[in-house]
Amino acid sequence: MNLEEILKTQCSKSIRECSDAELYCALLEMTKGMAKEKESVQGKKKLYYISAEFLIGKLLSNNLINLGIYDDVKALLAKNGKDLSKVEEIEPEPSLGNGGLGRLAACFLDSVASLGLNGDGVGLNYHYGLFRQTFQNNLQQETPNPWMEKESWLTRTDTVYDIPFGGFTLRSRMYDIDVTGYGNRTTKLHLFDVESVDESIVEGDGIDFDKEDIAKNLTLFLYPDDSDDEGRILRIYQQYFMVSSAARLILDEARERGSNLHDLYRYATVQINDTHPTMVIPELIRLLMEQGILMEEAIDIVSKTCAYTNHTILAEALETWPISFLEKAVPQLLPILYELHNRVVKAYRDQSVYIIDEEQRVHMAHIDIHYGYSVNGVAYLHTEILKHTELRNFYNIYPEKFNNKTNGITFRRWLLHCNHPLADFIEELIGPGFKKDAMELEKLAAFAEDKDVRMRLLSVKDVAKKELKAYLEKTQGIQLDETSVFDIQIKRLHEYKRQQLNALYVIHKYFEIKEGKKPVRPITVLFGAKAAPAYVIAKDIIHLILCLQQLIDSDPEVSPYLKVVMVENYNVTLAEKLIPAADIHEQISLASKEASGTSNMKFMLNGAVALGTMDGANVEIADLVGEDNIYIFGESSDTVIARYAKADYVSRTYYENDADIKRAVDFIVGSELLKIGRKENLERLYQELLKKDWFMTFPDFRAYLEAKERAFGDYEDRQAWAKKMLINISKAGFFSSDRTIAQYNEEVWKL
Ligand code: 26Q
Repeated sequence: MNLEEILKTQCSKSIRECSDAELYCALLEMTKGMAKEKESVQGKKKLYYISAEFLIGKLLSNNLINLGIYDDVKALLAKNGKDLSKVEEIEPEPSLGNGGLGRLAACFLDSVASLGLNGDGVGLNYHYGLFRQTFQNNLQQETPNPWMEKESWLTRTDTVYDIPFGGFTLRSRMYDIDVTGYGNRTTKLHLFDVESVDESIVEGDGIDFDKEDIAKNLTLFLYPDDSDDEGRILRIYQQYFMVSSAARLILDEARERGSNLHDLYRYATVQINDTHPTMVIPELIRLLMEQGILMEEAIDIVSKTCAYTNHTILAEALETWPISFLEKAVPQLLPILYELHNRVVKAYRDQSVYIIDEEQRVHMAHIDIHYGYSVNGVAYLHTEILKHTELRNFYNIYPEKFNNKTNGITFRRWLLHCNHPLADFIEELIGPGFKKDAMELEKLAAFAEDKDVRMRLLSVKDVAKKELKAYLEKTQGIQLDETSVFDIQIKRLHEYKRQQLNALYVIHKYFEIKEGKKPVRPITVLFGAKAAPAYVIAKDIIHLILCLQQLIDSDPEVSPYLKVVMVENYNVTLAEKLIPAADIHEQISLASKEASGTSNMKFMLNGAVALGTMDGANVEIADLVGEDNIYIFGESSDTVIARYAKADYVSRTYYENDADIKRAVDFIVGSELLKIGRKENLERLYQELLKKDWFMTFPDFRAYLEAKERAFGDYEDRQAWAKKMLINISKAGFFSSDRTIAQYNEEVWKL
């Protein structure tokens, strides 16, 4: 280990004399150097995973683990009176993603590297990433999140491209982050940046900037506010910049590996992560035509090269762009888009599969499905719904293209890195094999009846709860009671995920405690979520939760039994602390709406028990662990889909017929909360629930209460609960992203 030498040259100091920040920089340099020396996998055919988000999280400790030197570094620092976890805290978290889709991309890169596959990620180098969230007056505020420092994981490369837009050209430059896999291999994350970006155009300490100054703003933020046309067109500029840079890289590298471009699909495969990178299809066609290939053949080549992953069944989240926007930003793509559309029109009468609709909007997913070779959903139920409901008309045309790839998570980050005590305990029980082959976790089942193992598992959980308590106290000034049951819901804030259902439960419990019905053990309900800046109701839900937090904290009658916490600026780093500490995790989306979920897998791996609906990957989790080891409630996806089809849901009927629902909903605009919160926000949320409740919280309310009470009751039999924890861990192996990536490779990419 040359850490000591690096420190001598860099700071002319010994480890003992260095500050944590100096140690961080030295470790960064050392790890970057080691990653570069690792074998980067080569091969004829290469995967390009293009994604608007890569939610990679902090990299130092993960890289140390994957390079196999974590323990040595930790010991070396300890010998010199230093604490590696303090050094880890210096690293800023890149916020190059928002939620599940971006974190999935990061897990996938880890697995591609670990499995030794030839593949890289391609995305954008957002300077301020997703906004940083703060709370003021119980409202979410957004500020920039600068994460790039002088010393960072980024390496500037000499690869530059000139990217043409309507009326101007921008230069893109590629920056690389080495992604170390477990064992010996690395891949790269290529992040393109615009050379002319200018951070100074961001106004004040908020996230506003001149949305029309594309040369300066293009890579400032992930998902800039799209509540106006300028914001929406900016997203098209971002997307095209990303995919045009990617397409050039793909063609250059394919040629270097020996492709004559006619055989591109033998040298490259492109995975399109949701529709944000869809323009890579027409762009590749355009670039091939520039090389003298005829349109007909170019379309054929690209159709054999590109594959599409769908991550949502929410109609409103499926991207469509007015053709006029594309005409303004990327006029060079229009002839190709029209050609792609006309071919569909010639072949099919069904207008629902057209690329351009009657209102002159381009349906991005339709391009992917017609002109890609694979379409996949991200969990069994999700793929079934795509095939038989949402994308039924496409499935009828191309049944062979549709396939399922149930999501997964990297166990390196979500167990080995984030929960050392649990990882060590598992290793003591079943040996180290599970680190390479996650299915070996099944061996834990042999200990399900072992009372001593159960007790020790409970104490591992207690350690994590105490660590979370200390961390939140230090970083956010929040006080937790570690003897309470930790019930955690962390995910993007969205109505379909139904944080509002959980909030209604809190209100219900508040009333019960006031009435003297006290829980046998205190309950801590933890939330973490960012709301999109323009998503008004989502921000109102955050406001409600924060107001409840304040109300209950200041009520001596209720606070000994119930605590609500919404952590500020929920991100990967916080997830790494929250997940090991969870007793119960909330996966309560309206059935049929959550494509997969991936936090459900992380929690399960860390010995928490799910309270959830039969939605997304919860279905597969329930199947694996059995009904004794999960709390399932609520209406089925079939019932929900039928109710939407009939369009006969009236939330007010439930409100009027269930006194508990009425009491909880009325409380949102009751005098207690109005004293704390803003009338406008609370009133709007109240009206939304009463008049719409589009994601049907009321029909599931009673079943949710019952399931939650049952879980809290069962929790008191600590031995029996520990068995549930153990079974959950033992069945988590299926959700390793190594399994998911191996399936993509065998069935889709064929590298
Ligand atoms: C769409 C249109 C315009 C602007 C933005 C968007 C947009 C942005 C982000 C649409 C979707 C996203 C993010 C989606 C996402 O994170 N989906 C999650 O993907 C996970 C990985 O597959 C799943 O586990 C989750 O169920 C799914 O919600």
